[in-house]
Amino acid sequence: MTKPYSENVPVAEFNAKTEDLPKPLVEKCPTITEKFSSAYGAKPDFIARSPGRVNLIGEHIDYCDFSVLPLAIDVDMLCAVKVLDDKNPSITLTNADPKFAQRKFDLPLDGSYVTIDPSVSDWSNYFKCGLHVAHSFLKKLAPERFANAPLAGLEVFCEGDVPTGSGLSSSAAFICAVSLAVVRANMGPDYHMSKQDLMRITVVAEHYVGVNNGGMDQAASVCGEEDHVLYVEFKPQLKATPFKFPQLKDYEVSFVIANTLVVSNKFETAPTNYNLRVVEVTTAANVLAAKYGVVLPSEKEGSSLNKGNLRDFMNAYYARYHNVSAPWNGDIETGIERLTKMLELVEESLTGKKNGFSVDDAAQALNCSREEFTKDYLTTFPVRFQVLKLYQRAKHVYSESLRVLRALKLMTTAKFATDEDFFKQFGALMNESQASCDKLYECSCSETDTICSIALANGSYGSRLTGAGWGGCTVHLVPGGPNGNVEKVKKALVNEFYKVKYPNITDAELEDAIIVSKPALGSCLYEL
Ligand code: NG1
Repeated sequence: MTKPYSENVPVAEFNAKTEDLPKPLVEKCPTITEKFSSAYGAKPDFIARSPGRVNLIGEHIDYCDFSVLPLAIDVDMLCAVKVLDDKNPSITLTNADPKFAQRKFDLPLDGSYVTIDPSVSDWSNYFKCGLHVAHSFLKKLAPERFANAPLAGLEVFCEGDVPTGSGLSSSAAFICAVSLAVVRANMGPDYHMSKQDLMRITVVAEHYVGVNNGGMDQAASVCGEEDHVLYVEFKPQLKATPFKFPQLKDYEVSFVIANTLVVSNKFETAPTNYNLRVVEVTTAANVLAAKYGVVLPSEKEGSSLNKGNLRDFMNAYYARYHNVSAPWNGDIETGIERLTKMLELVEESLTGKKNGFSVDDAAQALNCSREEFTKDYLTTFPVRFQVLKLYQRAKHVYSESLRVLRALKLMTTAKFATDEDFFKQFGALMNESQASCDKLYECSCSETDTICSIALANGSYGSRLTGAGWGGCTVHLVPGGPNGNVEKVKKALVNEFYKVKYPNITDAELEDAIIVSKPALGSCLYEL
C-alpha cells in the first residue's frame, strides 16, 4: 500500500490550529523559541526541523547503490533561525547542549563558499556541510542573486534529541535541518523547497567532512511519513517511496530502539571502519570486474572514489554474459535472480582468498601496480588495514540487498491487517541481516549481540543493529499495544543488559537509552 507522495517539504504556519501542526513541532517549538530569545534577545523567524532515522534492513549497501528500508523516528534536530540584514554578514551558532560551544564565522562577501577544515572535529563543520550544499543549490536556483553576492547573515539556535554517535543519524538530521534553514532564510517564506531537492543536495553533504557515506539517512530524514516505512532507491534515480507498514491483528506495531551506549565516533574511526568498508566493497567490485572481463563506469557522479561499485558489476556482468543491455531497473523478481547469481560468482571467484587481500594481492588482481592501487583506492579517504576482506564484504552486500528485496516483497504482498506469519518472516530477515553484519561485515559488537539475544528471548520478531554499527543503536520489531511485548522487552533489557553492563546508570539515562517509536514525519518548517 503506497501513499501519494507530497512533493514539498511541509510548512506549518504560526497561527495554525494545534491539531493542524505536525506533531513533532507542537511540544518543541515553544521551548526552542524561548531559548532562542534568551540567547539572542529577539524572536526567531522560523524553525527548521529534521528527524533521526532507524534502518529496518539494508545495512552498508546504500553506498553500493542498493535499496534500503528505513523510517524516520520521533527524535529530531531543530534549528531556530533569525535572518539578519547585514552588509558584513556572519553566522552565529548556539547549541542547547553546552558541550557544543558557540561558534561565529563570516560569510565571504564575494559569494564564495565558507571553508570547511575536515581535519578538525567540530560541530560547526556539520553546519557548514549543510550550508555548503544549500549554497551550491541557491547558486543554481538564482544565479543572478547568489553567484557573486554573499548569503544572508543568520542567528541560529540548535537543539536536538537524536543521540549522537548512536547510529540514528544525528548528523544527517542536523545537516538536513541546516540546509532547509539556509534555503528558507535566503529565498524567503514564499519559496517552497521540494523534498526531492532537499534529499538530493544533502546526500553528499557529509563528504565535505571526509565521510564517504551513502544517501540513506538524508532520504529517510527528509521524506519520512507517519506510519510508513520508506523504500529508498538510489538507481536509476534517487527516490523514497512510503509504504504503510502492516499491522498485526489485535496489536500495534512498534519499533523498539535500544542504544548499546557504545559510542562510535564515525569521523575518528572512519579509517578502520566506515571508510575502509567503502574501499573494500569498491575494490571487490573492481576485482570481480577484472576476473570476469567487464568494464565498470569510472568518474561516477556521487561516488567519491570514482570507481564502479557492486551494483555496477552486476549490471556489467549481465550486459556481457546475458546480453541484457539496460541496467537493472529495481524490479523485485529480476533483482532476486541477479543477486542470487552474484552470490554464486563471489563464491566462485573470491573464496580462495577468504583470509583477505594484501595491497599486493589487490594490485595483482586488478592488473595494476601497488602504487597505482594505492593512489586510486587508498588516498582519497585515508584508511588503515592489514588485509582487505573482499569475499566477506561482497557476500554481505549482495546477500543484504537480496534480503531487502525479500522484505519489500513480503511488505507489498501482505494484507494491511495481517497475521503473525508476516512478522515472523520479516523478523527472520532482520535476524539474518544481523548475523551478516556481525560475521561478514564485522560491524557489530558484543553489546549489540547481547541486546539482540535478550530482545528475541522476550518477544521481538527480529533484532539487529541499525546504522553504521560498531556500537550505536539496535532495532527490534515488537508487537505493541496493550497485548504486546514492548514493556516485557524493555524490562528485560533494563535488568539483563543496562543494569549489568552499566551498574551506575541513572534512571534518566535509562529513559533515554530505549526509544519506542512509530514511523514519524520527515523534515518540515515552522513559520513564526
Ligand atoms: P549512520 O552512521 O548510522 O548515520 C551510516 C551512513 C549511511 C549508511 C549506514 C550503514 C553516514 C552519514 N551514514 O549511517 O549512509 O551507509 O551507515 O548502512 O555516514
